[in-house]
Amino acid sequence: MQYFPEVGKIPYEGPSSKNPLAYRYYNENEMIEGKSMKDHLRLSVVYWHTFRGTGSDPFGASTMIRPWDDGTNSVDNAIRMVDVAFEFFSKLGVPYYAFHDRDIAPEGNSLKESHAILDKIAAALLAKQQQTGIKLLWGTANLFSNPRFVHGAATSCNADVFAFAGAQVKKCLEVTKMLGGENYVFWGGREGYQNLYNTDMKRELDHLARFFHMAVDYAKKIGFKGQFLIEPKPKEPTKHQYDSDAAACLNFLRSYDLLPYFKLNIETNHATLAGHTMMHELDYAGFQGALGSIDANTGDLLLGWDTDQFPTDLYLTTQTMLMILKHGGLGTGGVNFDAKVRRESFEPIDLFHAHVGGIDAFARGLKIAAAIRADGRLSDFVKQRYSSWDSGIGAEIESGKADFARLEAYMLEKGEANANTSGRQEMLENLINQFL
Ligand code: XUL
Ligand code: CO
Repeated sequence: MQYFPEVGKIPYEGPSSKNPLAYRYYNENEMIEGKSMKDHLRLSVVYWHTFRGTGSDPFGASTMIRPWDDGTNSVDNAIRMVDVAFEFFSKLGVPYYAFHDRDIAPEGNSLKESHAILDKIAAALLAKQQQTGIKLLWGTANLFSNPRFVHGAATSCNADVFAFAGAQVKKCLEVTKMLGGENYVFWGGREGYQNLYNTDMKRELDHLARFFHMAVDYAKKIGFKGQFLIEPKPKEPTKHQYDSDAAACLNFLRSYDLLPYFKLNIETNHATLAGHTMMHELDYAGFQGALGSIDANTGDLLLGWDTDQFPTDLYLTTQTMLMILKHGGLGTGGVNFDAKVRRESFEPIDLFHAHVGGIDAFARGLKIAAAIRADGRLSDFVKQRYSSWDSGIGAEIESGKADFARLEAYMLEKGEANANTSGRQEMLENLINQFL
């Protein structure tokens, strides 16, 4: 049984191809900076948007035509979805996928029943992984859809809800381990607040840290070796999410002695909502050794919410890949398409167009970024711009030798600072354009 009979395995046909369902840039075995494109990008498809997205919005019902989905929460429907998903991953040629527990398996009438359903679907996923060689990039627990999480999960005012969330994450960690998941993600969900009149922020943050320590301890106990990741997002669904951006996450992790166990999963649209560029978030995480993975998508600059669109902007993918290469790659992470087709793009084939475009945009971004690095003019400029720190007073300051008295003596003798030089922003923007 094929669920996408009109689509074969997406081939690489090169830049001159006019076939909309072929890769023009993603050539998985092509070597870039000594590593294959496949190993640089570690592409991943998400279960939630791609197989569970309905196209509903606050103003209207679902629009997606999904012939394999009977619209029920039955186990049979979920098992069929596993076949659909692996046919999709295989035809696209991606090595990884990612899920929330509740995307792959419907919630039962009790926690016990939910666990049992999850085990059943996980067994089906494992069989498909073994058959296809496709692997799990990360698992995560959905701690935000069920109404019990109305006040949050680990930051809920209701201790029982914290306990429920812990039980759910325990199980999800076990399933992620069983499936060989290379990472485990915590996105804040409803961990935040709508107002501070009713909120004990300090207590909520202490609880969140306790929750993460419990996860770290349990991973050790069961021998789960995957990397823990936190996914920053500043708002939506709450007005203020505690994991608001890379800097806030790293500060939180450092304050609660969690830094050794976590890295960050940086999502483009979340960076935008935080008032940062993707490049900023990646650099900030990267220079602290905390760049773990990315959720690849884009927002719409005219809309102020998380539109989760497929990335096609080559400036964005080039900037993203420049940062990923600069910080030594994604390690166990990947380029995970946390993106959804528009409500108006409701045919199954649109799922292929969307992913093929996103993958090619990243492949091209990777090639452009590598060319910019090989050219060297950009990095030479930056090196030169900071050259006053390489010797003399700059080197004395950086090495910690100079104090204020030394600076005063130095400047009293010299009289005035050396002249500044131009930042040459426009010249550098023109330089980048030479590669696009
Ligand atoms: C929400 C979001 C999530 C996480 C996983 O904005 O990005 O889908 O990636 O929970
Ligand atoms: Co995400």
